[in-house]
Amino acid sequence: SSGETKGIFTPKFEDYQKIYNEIAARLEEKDDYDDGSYGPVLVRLAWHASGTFDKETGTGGSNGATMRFAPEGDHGANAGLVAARDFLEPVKAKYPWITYSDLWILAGVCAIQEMQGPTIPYRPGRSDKDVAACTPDGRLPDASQGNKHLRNIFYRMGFNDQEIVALSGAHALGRCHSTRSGFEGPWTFSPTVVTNEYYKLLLNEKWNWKKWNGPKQLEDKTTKTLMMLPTDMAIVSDKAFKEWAVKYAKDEELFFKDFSNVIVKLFELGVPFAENTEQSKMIFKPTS
Ligand code: CCH
Repeated sequence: SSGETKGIFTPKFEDYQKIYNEIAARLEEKDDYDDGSYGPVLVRLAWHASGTFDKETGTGGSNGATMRFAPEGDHGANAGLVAARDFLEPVKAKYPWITYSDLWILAGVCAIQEMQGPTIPYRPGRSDKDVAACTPDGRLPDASQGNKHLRNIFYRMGFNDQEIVALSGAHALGRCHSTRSGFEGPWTFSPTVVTNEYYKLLLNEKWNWKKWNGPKQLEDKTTKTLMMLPTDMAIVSDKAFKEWAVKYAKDEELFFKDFSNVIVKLFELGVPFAENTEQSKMIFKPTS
């Protein structure tokens, strides 16, 4: 049972698993969105909440949920993420004790596991901050750029080349929307399942520039239905990145292990956890 001390509710593992189950049930129920799931956009919300982190100043990151406020919510990179935030509002209303910052990350964890991805250990402990903590625009990656930009952005968060490549595999999921980023289309044929298909397609397909009025993106030669961003191509045109892409294309188990480790690191950037919680990460039971 849940601890109640002097009227202060102290949530336990079971309470977080309840929220996990609630999100999973909503994912199952609301299957008329995009390719049949809100899962990908929930993963993107958790990533954009976390990916503002700057290791030099300790600012940004998932602790704060400052994307709720206009300055940050209106950043170009966050266009469309209101769909994910709105999806989670009824969950917040039902379990008001969880912070938005913990909820958004829990939703990312749930979405990855429910889309048949690896187990993602979770720690709560984030608190919501006010509008003053909003990060400046420009901390998230710009898809029109290349390897130098990727290193600038991800080194600032504290990641290395292997971790950049492992994180990029998230583009097995979801799609680009012309109404949000300007880009259009999915990266893989199974955008609601976590796989290593992103690396396989990058390496095995031939990619041509798409002829259209939109921003510069690539299309696969065979079906012309899949896409890659200029930054995605950097994962195979840069020698050091490519070595990891080849490994992950050959070995889905290795990708799952490295993806889980790096996404946990991403989701915890800048979060001041209480001491001794490292050993007590929660492992949620998937619903199927
Ligand atoms: Fe991403 N991503 N992402 N991405 N992303 C987009 C969509 C998703 C970049 C640009 C874009 C990561 C890294 C990068 C997801 C997860 C991750 C879109 C389309 C652009 C543009 C947005 C739209 O139009 O709706 C760039 C540049 C980088 C550089 O590395 C990382 C890291 C992650 C997670 C670990 C997911 C998931 C989506 C699909 C969202 C959806 O709505 O389907």
